[in-house]
This record gives sequence, structure tokens and C-alpha cells, in this order.
Amino acid sequence: MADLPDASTCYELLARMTLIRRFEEEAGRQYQRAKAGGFLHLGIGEEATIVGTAAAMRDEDYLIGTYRTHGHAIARGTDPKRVMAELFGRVDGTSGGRGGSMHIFDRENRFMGGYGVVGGNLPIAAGLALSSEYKGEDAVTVCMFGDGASNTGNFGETMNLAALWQLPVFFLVENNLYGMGTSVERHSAQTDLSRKAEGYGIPGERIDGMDVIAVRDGVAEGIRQAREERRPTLLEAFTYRYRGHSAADPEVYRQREEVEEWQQKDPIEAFAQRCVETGVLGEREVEEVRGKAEEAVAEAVEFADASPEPALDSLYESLYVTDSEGWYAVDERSPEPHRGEREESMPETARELAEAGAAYAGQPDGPRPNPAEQGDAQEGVEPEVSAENEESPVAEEVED
Ligand SMILES: Cc1ncc(C[n+]2csc(CCOP(=O)(O)OP(=O)(O)O)c2C)c(N)n1
Ligand SMILES: [Mg+2]
Repeated sequence: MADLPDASTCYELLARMTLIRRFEEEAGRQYQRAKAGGFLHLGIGEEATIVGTAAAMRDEDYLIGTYRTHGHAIARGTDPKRVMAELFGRVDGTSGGRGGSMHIFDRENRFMGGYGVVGGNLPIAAGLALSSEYKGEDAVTVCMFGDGASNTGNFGETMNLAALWQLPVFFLVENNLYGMGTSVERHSAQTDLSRKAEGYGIPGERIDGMDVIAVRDGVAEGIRQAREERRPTLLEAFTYRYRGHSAADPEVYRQREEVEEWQQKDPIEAFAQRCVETGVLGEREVEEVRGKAEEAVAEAVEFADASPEPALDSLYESLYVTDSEGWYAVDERSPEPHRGEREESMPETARELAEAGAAYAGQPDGPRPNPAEQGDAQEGVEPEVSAENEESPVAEEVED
């Protein structure tokens, strides 16, 4: 077992884990009260893996995770008030209440989400690392994902490019032994997940994900290799979620005894006990940490509750990336914004398009209206090519 760091580092690690635990317990309670909507995936039991990883990162590094990431954002420095407001769907949430539990996002603290698609964050991690490489930044991208995600095609594709392009990225698989209700033995042909990227030239190791110091040290070495040697590596952290996969999970796939066994090695209790036994922290400090977490979470709920719902007429905001003109310019034949691409005209355009679609569908045998004239053309621009025009330059282009 690795030596404990100094008292203030231990205090900080314990404080972060305790805050995340309390936050999530409360999130679960608020969900049952229907204050938080959508899905809710709690990482209770996985705090050492989360906090140990974040503790090894620099401010400039990126972290990207899954849909089980309330704790990851908080570990990265996101205000718990804003995370709770996001769960409540309120305007002061990290994404203005539009992302919800699965999509916590905080660019300022370089927490890059929050993704509902299993394995969907892996290629994005490679993209983030590639952007650091392009810009000549020193930042490393840390990508965390579940054991289940290691079976997706994205896993292989990402490992291949990360190794091939020597990207500054580090991978950590949070092996909590299950992907929903399916155990690792039933979902992965290779059950030693640390070896799963070997074929791509990415070596791996296994660590105790319930030991915050082991995680911090293991991740620090992986990040160092990514930063200094441009060598991606994979760490498999063994951890466990005490709660069901999401809020609605009857947990028929595991025994109560198994959950209790893991609770015996609770990452927070075990670390607090070790700190006290070795004299690094006193009982009083452990109590203080608990009290502060309690207070911060109560404030977070109060803040979220007081934050307003987003206005109904803001429904179409933030659907497109609007600060980049390039987005519209990929089609050189008509680079101007097309109807429906401008957010402010969305409600009106959506209605018109729906009506045009209904009119089109209502004429099975007769002549159909030209969609280019009905609603898909640019605002104020006459369409040059009609659907009946066989001399269409577009058609020629395709045939060539
Ligand atoms: C591409 C895709 N397939 C299936 C799902 C449904 N799904 C949601 S979570 C999950 C299990 C993933 O397990 P794991 O990667 O081990 O992460 P954990 O939930 O244990 O943290 C599945 C299959 C999904 N969201 N996305
Ligand atoms: Mg899992």
C-alpha cells in the first residue's frame, strides 16, 4: 500500500469524496421526490476512483466521462450548486438545465461531459487530445469509461488512432463489474480489461479503485507518459456501485451479500480510518469534513430549487453552434444559411415545414409540390435547380 501524502492533501481528498457521496445520496432523494427528472445514475461507492483520478490532473487537462459523472464534475471543481440545478433542469445548471444528469458539462473546468451513448466519449477524447496536439498545448485528456463500454467499436477505433497518432490521452476503465445487469464475465471475452488495448500497442495495468491513493498514483504515471512521451496507456480500476445501475433497477443480477462485501471496503470509510489510525488526521477533522459536505449539499438543493425553469420560448436556443460561421459554409453551392438553420426562425420554420410535409404526404397520386419551393430553399433566394430539372449540376457531379 502506498504511503499517505501530507495532512492537507489527505484532508482535501477525504473532503472531495465525502462531498460527492453526500451530493449523490441527496440527488437520489431529490429524484424520488421528482425534483430531478430524466435518468439518474449514481456512482456511490466509486468515489476513490473519481477523486483519485481528478487529483492527479492539472487544471489545463481535460476530463471526459460517461452518464455517471456528477462526482467527476465536482471533483474537477464544478460548483455542486450548478450540478444540482442541472439535475433539477433549471437555468443555473451547468448546461442551463438542458442536459440533465447524464450530460453535466463544464468547459471552464475542462470537464467535457457527460455522454449518454455508451462508449461515445472515447472518440471525443481522442479528438480533444488531437486538438491539444494541433495547438501545441501541454494538456492531457483523461478519458473514463465503464467496463461495458470497452466492448464497443468506439473502443477499438479510439485505441488505434490514439496509439497511431501518439496522442496525449490517458484511458481509465471504471470496472464496477457490471454493464447494467450483465457481469463482466458475461459481456467481455477478455475479462482482464487492462489487456484489451494491447493489440493496438497500448499497455495496461490493474489497480484497486477503492484506494484513492493507489488511483492517484496510477493515474499520475499514466498522465505523465501521455504528457511527456505521447504514450497512451490504459488503467483498469476495480470499483463498485452500491446502488442500482440507474434509479429504476430491481438488481436481480447480484446478491445482497456481494454489495455488503464491497461496502466493507468503503473507499471513504477506509481512507478516513487509515488517516486517523496513522495520525495524519484527527477524528475532529473527519467530523468537520462531514459537516461541511452536509452544508454544501443543503445549499446546493436550496440554490437549485430557487433557480427558475428555462423560459418556454428559449426552447430552440443552443441547438446549433452559432459562433462559428464555418458551420454553414460546407456546402459551397449555397453557403448561406438555409431555412431552419437560423435558431431565431426555428419555431416558425418548423411549423411551415410540418405543414408542407403534411401537404406533400396528402397527395399520393397527384403532382407533388417541389420541396425546394415549399420550404427547404434559402430565405429570399430563388432555387436555381428544381427537382424536375434533369440537367441538374448536382446530378452531373454525382455521376462523375
Ligand atoms: C451505445 C449504447 N448502447 C446501449 C446503451 C444502454 N446502456 C446504458 S448504460 C449501459 C451499461 C454500460 O455499462 P458500463 O460501460 O460498464 O458503465 P456503468 O454503467 O457500469 O458505469 C448500457 C448498455 C447506451 N446508452 N448506449
Ligand atoms: Mg460497469
